[in-house]
Amino acid sequence: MNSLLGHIALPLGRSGSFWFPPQSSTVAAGHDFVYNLILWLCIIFFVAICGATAYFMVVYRKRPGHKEEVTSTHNTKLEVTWSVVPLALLMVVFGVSTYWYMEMVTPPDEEVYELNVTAQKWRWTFKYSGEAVGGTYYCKYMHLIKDRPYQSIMTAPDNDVIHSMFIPAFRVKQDCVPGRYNRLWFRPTQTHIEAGMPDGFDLFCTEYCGDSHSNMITKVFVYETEAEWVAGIKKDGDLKGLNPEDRGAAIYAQFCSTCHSTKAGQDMIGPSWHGMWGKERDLADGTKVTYDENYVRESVLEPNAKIAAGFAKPSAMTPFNWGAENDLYFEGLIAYMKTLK
Ligand code: HEC
Ligand SMILES: [Cu+2]
Repeated sequence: MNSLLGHIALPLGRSGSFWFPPQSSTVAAGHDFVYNLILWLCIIFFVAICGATAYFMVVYRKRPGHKEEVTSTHNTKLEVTWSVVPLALLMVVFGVSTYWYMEMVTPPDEEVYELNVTAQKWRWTFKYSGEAVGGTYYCKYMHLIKDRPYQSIMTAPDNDVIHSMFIPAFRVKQDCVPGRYNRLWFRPTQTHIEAGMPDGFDLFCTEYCGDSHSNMITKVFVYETEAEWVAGIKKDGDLKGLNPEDRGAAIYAQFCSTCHSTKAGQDMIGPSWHGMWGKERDLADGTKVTYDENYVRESVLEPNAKIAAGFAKPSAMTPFNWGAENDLYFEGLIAYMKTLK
């Protein structure tokens, strides 16, 4: 029944449909079943009601020799039918939806892997740490292993705005709220390669969050083996292997480029970084500060401590903090800023 209805509405079957990419998590089939059930109920009733209306308009139209009928005021059988049938159908929709909703919100009774997700104007950051990967990595892509259950612990920095993570191929979506932790579990059932999406599954922000909301997109990679997964994470988030300037450029591209330009005089949401290193910096409160290591570090960890002249307080910049990796990150960022002359 499930796949039968699925195939009527999804002519392309498992390889995706007009509405959705290929079903790639354990809840995807249920989601599509409910979606198609409601879609087809709407289509059938829409066509039947509009068809009947049009038919009666023609058959009972006013014309010479046709006597007007008296409007009937009551028909118990008809009224009971049009109340009971929709009620029964709604109960079916309610039952099926509730069943799949419970599947979506109840993690399985086995080891579930935690995945830290941070949404920030306008970036996604996935943190990987622990023995398996050997270190801490901040990745711009989501890396998963096929058939494993994941629980994402999702948040946004305190002075950011609400974002929402949507992975269409998994049919899952959850808000990332500043200062709160939301959870979302899912289990990928095929790799992005098997799904015919070699560039990875799409991940979107679906809560309008300002200027670059439409750029708040990234990719989800699902691997067969743990070795491939570790390699994917290291390729994405390993900054140790890079020299400081390249490391800084990579950090800039991942975290800062939506708001800071590296071209002369090109202010975006934040000031350009071009040619600033070592100069005196005018602040919004009329004082000055030297644009040096301390100023950069403070600006990133605590953007509101000093506001650059011409920019509003509270700062539009949300703080970044890479914890134990901070020195590695700042060494790279500062080396990179020094090159921007
Ligand atoms: C959401 C937009 C946004 C992002 C992302 C962002 N910044 Fe900012 N940044 C700002 C704004 C706005 C200011 C100016 C207000 C202030 O001084 O806090 C600023 C100021 C700064 C300053 C002081 C600059 C000056 O000319 O005085 C530094 C340094 C800085 N940011 C570094 C970074 C780094 C490093 C990153 C990435 C890790 C980053 N920013 C990401 C918006 C952003
Ligand atoms: Cu967003």
